[in-house]
Amino acid sequence: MQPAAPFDMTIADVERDTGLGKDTLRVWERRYGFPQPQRDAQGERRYAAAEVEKLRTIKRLIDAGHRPGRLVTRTLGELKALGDNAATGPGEMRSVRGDEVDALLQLVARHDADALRHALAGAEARHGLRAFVVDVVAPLTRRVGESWMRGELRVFEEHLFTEAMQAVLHAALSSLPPARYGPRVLFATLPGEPHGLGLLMAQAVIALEDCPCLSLGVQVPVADIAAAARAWRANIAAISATACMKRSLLLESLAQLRLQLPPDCALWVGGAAPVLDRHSPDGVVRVPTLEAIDEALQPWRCAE
Ligand code: B12
Repeated sequence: MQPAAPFDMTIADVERDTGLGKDTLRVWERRYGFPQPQRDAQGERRYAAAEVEKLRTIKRLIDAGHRPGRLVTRTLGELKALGDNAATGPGEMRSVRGDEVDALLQLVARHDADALRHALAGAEARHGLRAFVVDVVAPLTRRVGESWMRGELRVFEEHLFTEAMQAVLHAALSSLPPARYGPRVLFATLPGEPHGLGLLMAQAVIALEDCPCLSLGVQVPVADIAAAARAWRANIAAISATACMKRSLLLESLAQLRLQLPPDCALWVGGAAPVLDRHSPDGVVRVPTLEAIDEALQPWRCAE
């Protein structure tokens, strides 16, 4: 492939490539002196490939919660270091099945959807559903997020990963025998939370505890979750919320949901949303991890 010419991208190309709007690009140019496009013969802006790479990195960091004003003036190296630090956390710990997770991540990066689905289904069959979810799916999902953050995976690869994972988890869930004895658990994410894998992982772990499960999927209005809980006689409404969800919206929606759910229906919330570790809204049970599910189910076991 020929190296890109120094200033060959139009503002429309940059908008498409980075996801940053044309107005934002013009405002940053005025306000921060970056980017600094040249003008072509018609006076239109032309951007250099290196600038576009920096813009792409900035967009990823903004999406992950950083403020633009603090990013635009940094060098590309500093921005990448920031991305690496943000991606470092519990997710960086090697999982017990680290090599297997590495190999699966490679398949995502190669966008080999068939091989990925096949390998995931094989891992589920080998380890059993619970160990597959806790030791493979959860760490792999974190690694996918970290790789996206570092710019090693693109958004379409995240979609491809999600589709393959959902197909395998749905197949595994539908092959479980009907549950009978545990509490009835209703699953959903709130409006503003498009991420659904946490919900599916929690459903798999809870279904294995012999709990009848009903999932409404992602971005379900509070009134609909409450109506379903009443109609289906749910004992627990289980909500998943990632770090992506706006803090105020999450707290407000949880408070609303608590008010609208029948009083004897417990409200659980899981997922990495950091606000949940600081605030515990009244009447909401924080179930922070998949491993914490067992303990959270204890009150129902004692009641049996
Ligand atoms: C797949 C994915 C996507 C897919 C989602 C597709 C889908 N249908 O689900 C797509 C591509 C659409 C997407 C989009 C975006 N995403 Co995204 N995504 C992910 C990824 C890789 C997995 C998401 C997920 O389902 N997580 C949920 C679970 C798996 O994680 P968890 O919250 O840590 O929960 C754990 C436990 O708490 C427990 N749990 C979870 N829920 C529940 C519920 C109950 C009841 C219980 C008991 C337990 C439990 O299980 C999990 C396993 O350990 C994450 C990486 C990550 N670490 O999560 C990023 C991630 C969530 N995305 C992120 C971002 C920034 C985005 C985008 C804004 C940008 C982008 N990537 O394009 C958009 C947002 C779109 C929008 N409209 O708002 C960031 C959020 C960071 C932040 N601070 O805001 C993350 C963390 C990636 C990263 N490292 O930066 N994303």
